[in-house]
Amino acid sequence: MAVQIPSRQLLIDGEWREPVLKKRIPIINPATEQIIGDIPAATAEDVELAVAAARRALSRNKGKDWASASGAVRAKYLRAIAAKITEKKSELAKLEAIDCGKPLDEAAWDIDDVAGCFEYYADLAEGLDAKQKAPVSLPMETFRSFVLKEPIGVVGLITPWNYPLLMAAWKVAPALAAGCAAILKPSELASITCLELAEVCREVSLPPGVLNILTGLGPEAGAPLASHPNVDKIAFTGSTATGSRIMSAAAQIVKPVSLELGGKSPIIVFEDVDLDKAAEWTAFGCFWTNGQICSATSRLIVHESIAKEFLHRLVKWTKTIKISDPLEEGCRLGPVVSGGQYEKVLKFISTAENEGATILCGGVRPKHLKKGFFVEPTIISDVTTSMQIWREEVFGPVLCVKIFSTEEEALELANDTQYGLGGAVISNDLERCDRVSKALQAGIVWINCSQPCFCQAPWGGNKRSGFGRELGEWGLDNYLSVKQVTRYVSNEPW
Ligand code: TXE
Repeated sequence: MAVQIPSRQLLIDGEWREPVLKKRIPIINPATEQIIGDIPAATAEDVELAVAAARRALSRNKGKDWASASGAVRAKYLRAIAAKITEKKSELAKLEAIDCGKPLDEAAWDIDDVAGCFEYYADLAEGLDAKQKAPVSLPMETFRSFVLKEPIGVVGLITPWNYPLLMAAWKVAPALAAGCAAILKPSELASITCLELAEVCREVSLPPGVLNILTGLGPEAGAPLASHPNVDKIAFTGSTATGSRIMSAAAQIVKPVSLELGGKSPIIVFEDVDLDKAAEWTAFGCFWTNGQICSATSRLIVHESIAKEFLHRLVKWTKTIKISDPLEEGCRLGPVVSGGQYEKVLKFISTAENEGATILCGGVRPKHLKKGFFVEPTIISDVTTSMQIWREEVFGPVLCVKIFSTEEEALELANDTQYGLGGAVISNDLERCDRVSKALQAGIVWINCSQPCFCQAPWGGNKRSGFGRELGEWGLDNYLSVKQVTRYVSNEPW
């Protein structure tokens, strides 16, 4: 299946612009290790131009600027973007698959979710008009108070490579719905579809400067965006280390940030489950998108009475997962995103082995694939809670296992982590599931499943997984500031 990679430039002020320093970054197909094209590499000079363009988009004549346009007008553009994305679904899915190694079917579902996300925030943009001037009840009749929700201003959106276009949509759609102007900086490891979003914006005649898209390296394009005094907010998804750097830069100018960072989420499997169903959810929860999901439930905590049989079925199921080039029919697991990520994942596995853990399956490159950054889905047992494999995010298809005897012990294991993004509990006892959901220290809990995600429900973590919530109304609030307006309504002097 030949896939054409369009050659694109940066999107600044509604125009394609060559980066000021004219640098480009090669694109490597992780399934073949071949260079298949390149993307523009923005630097601080381009960030300056993009920020100025975004400012202008918010300061045209009143009524004509993006921020003071009605929600209904903004919704019209968001719906047009959604429609174009749906129209280009098959092309976008292929581009996503060869850029980040995602199986084609998965990539196609992501593109549906991208369109759904723009549609959803179009609805919320319309709803905003009705929510303006919400009254606040006061204890004194001589004063009337109401609340205005206003766009925060110019926002910087820095996104990762595991869901390239979807993570962009999670930020771009609510930011634009709220009336902000945005600068999107996708990951240098997978930017192709975000540059296609730029083309979509041009095709729907999105007003210039409302969305600017700068591809480039983190330190060269992301860092100047994070520290820019004229950027009013940064929303970031990525590693905890980079999130911490962004927060430090933003702190220098007291700029708000929302951070969606790493995770090491648990899945607790109790003794009363259907073993095959539970095994399927466990494998899905960790190996979906090759384990490269911030919320992957990569720590299995299984009850001692079923552990042996459960692991047997889980390993058997895992061995049926088809690993191949993402464009191949029936592919369920592609390569990890890059050579660096491949080395990192294999190092995690060998360190665990050296520390005394047992590899139940996987742990190596599949024999039938000579090229590409492929790692077999891996299950590791005999793990201690002090091992690196139990404590740190691998971001690859690696599940590690601990066995428990009491609910209390399961929760202790589950919560013994620096992270707090997701968690799953599998049991037929729904009262127990409710108890465990409350006790899990996480922003997202799944009961009898793992990983389903809906753009209506809040998404985000606690502890070192970050703060702030994306999606749903919470996602829109990320880009709105609340203004209190209070009027003295008495004729009496104060
Ligand atoms: O992440 P980075 P990387 C985790 C995962 C993975 C590890 C490293 O464990 O193995 O992070 O991946 C931009 N200022 N996650 O190196 O660096 C960068 O260009 C501003 C979890 O890709 O966090 C990219 O656009 N921006 C995660 C984005 O930050 C900077 C998803 C993410 O890159 C920057 C991805 C800087 N100084 C990786 N440095 C999740 N939570 O889903 C980099 N960037």
